[in-house]
Amino acid sequence: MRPELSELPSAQDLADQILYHLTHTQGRGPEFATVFDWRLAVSYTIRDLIVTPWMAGHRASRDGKLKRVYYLSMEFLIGRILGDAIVNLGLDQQMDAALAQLGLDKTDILEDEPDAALGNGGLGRLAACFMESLASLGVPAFGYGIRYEHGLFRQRFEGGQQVETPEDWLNQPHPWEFTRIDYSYTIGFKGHVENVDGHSVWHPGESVIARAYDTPVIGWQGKWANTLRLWGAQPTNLFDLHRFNAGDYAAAAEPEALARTLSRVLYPDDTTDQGKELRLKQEYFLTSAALQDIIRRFTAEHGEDLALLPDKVAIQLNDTHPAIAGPELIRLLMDEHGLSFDQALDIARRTLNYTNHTLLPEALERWSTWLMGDVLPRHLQIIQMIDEAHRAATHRPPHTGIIEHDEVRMGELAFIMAGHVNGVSALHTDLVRSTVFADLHKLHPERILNQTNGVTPRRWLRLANPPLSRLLDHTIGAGWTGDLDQLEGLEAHAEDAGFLAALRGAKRQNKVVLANGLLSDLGIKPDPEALFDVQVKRMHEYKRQLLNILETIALWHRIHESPNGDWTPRLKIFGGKAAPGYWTAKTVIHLINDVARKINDDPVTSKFLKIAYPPNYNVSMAERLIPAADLSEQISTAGKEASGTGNMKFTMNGALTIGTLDGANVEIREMVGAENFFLFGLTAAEAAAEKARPGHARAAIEKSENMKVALQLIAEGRFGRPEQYFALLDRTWNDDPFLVASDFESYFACQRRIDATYRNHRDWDRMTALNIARSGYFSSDRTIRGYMADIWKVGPATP
Ligand code: 26W
Repeated sequence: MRPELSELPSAQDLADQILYHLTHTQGRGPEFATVFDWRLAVSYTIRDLIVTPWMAGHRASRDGKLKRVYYLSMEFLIGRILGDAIVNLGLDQQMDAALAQLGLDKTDILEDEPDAALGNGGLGRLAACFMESLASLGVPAFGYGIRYEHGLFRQRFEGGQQVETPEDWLNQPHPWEFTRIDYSYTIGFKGHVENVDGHSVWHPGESVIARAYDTPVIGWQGKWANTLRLWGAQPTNLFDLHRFNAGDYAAAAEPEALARTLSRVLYPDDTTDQGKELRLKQEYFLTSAALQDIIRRFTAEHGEDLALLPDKVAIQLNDTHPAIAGPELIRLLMDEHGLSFDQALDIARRTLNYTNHTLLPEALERWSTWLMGDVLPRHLQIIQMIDEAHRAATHRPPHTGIIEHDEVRMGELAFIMAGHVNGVSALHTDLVRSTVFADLHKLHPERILNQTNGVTPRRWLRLANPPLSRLLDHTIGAGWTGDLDQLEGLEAHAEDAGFLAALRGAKRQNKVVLANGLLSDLGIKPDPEALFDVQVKRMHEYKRQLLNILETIALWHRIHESPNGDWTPRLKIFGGKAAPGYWTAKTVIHLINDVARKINDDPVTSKFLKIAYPPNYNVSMAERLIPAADLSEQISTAGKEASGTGNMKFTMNGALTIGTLDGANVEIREMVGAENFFLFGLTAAEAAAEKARPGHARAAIEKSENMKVALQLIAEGRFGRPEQYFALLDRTWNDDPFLVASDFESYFACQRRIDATYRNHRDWDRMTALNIARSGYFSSDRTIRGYMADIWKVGPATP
């Protein structure tokens, strides 16, 4: 019989359990076991320890009739799970010893796990950090998402250009999910609506089954675990036997194939609404399954009186992607539970909340009334009723309608259906009030509030940066992991030479590991003393990777002009994917790789300047890059980056920031002190004014020798065939929509200031120490506490 595990298992207990699972779950003897087998045996061993608090939490929530939070998101950018689970259970030492005892290499085991790349970027990763903080704070919560068979595409470079290949994380057993066939719901599409004695009855033309797959999310110190429930599509009727027997095999399999497209692949766009029918069906698939599951659980625990729903259920819509939740909840309450429209509308409005993550017009979802009416005919009716009710209640002011010009505006729908609407940084929330929702804000001045983003310190500090974590434990104790404000304790050490030397030592350790690992894979041997200057995020013009690479070219040119100059060695590291259809972003990727190829082989400059662009940037790569960074590039055009979360991860890992007054950079600078932040560029207001000035690009370039020479070098073919960059050059000279030229000189000068500061170790190290000490605010625990108090009105299950 398998031995029961003690409270906190010893290394020996873990080793025994791993061998038990290798034998009994993997069916392998140690002599035949692959890294994969061992990794699964270790995963099942850790999973066993998570199931206990998981079930206890579920029982406590049910028996305590506790209010729950439901986070609906089309994306959860989880990354790897095993390493994070070991850290949250506080078993890193024991596991290190157990693996050593079994003769296993921990890095091999952890790196064998594929990333769960069920997201594009910021929005998806935020959802994952939020789920971890909800569990760490002991808040009863469910995350609802889609179990994409293929997550975000794999990126590789051919001739310096991005090539996408399907990601395939499920082509091997996934030890962290539990299939819940008993939690399956029918999701209807299309068809028509019949009016039966005053009641609307929807007759869907097609349907699929949404099946639940549960992944436990363990919190810090393993006290509580919540559920991430991902829906996978199953055909309602499996297989058309008649067609098969008639030999029409393809047709026979059609129902299956059709159904599975719904959860087949994640849409790889993170800022452009493609308006595709399949995307709308995916959004409804997730939302309807989630709401049916929420109402089933509510009625099972609290009975049929759905008027109580808002007291026991708080739903957060992660952007507009699940905004169909408003009409769907009203449909379920009216058509399936017999409530009136007004009752249903009121309940829905007191249950739903909406977070806006972007102001970019092309990212705001709008579905044609035609498509909405075709795919979801009953919902279009309900949207019209919601719109009419709101118009009537607000005396029909212009531009506040949900349906305008034959389009259903999902932002307006989400706003009108939500009890609370929030932005994700102070500046962004102000801009949400004054731009995208200005008219609705006038009508509902109390509805918009701010919840500045945060990141989990468990994954992004304790897991990703062991050298710094050990130094922190040694200096201020380990309490910071569950209470990041305790980092303030470092202030007292910021002038202490010993501490600063240890801090520099920890950073250097990470830089050496990176230099010998990721970078050597690229054939780049950087000097660990060089300034590691890192820009990692999705490729997008507003994030201005172009500004960074043009500055690099100008610096390269300067070094060539005075090769014996006293230059600060610098390694520029880029990382990031472009949406497959985003041509300009892909051209910038090509340019960066072309410049890298040229500069890295340049005998005159390569000791002073190198460029690395590792392909396939993802969560796991971020965990390796961020702890090794000296400088964090947060250089978006002011007013465009809603918040940023990478900026927070870099700050708490001791990288200094070069940035604009955009998104959460503003609050980072406020927290760490203006003297510990490298600011440049136009403010959001100045940028808006500059953008409106005709010819702003050409005027700015004419005034910047540095930028002009950089553009000239590209045009004359110093970095590959120039014609492939003519369109980009033309766009920069004549349009420059994100003001690369207008901010260029300020950026260039700021980088030169950084060169000088970096050489003054004492100043640099003190600034680093103060950035870490003052990063406590950017924990997602603080963010979640804000949502709990201001929006969800819930407390932790365990006081
Ligand atoms: C419809 C296509 C689409 C898909 C995703 C449009 C927009 C999105 C996301 C909203 C884009 C996104 O990830 N936004 C980022 O959200 C982060 C978390 O709040 C912020 O920190 C980033 O500033 C914001 O760009």
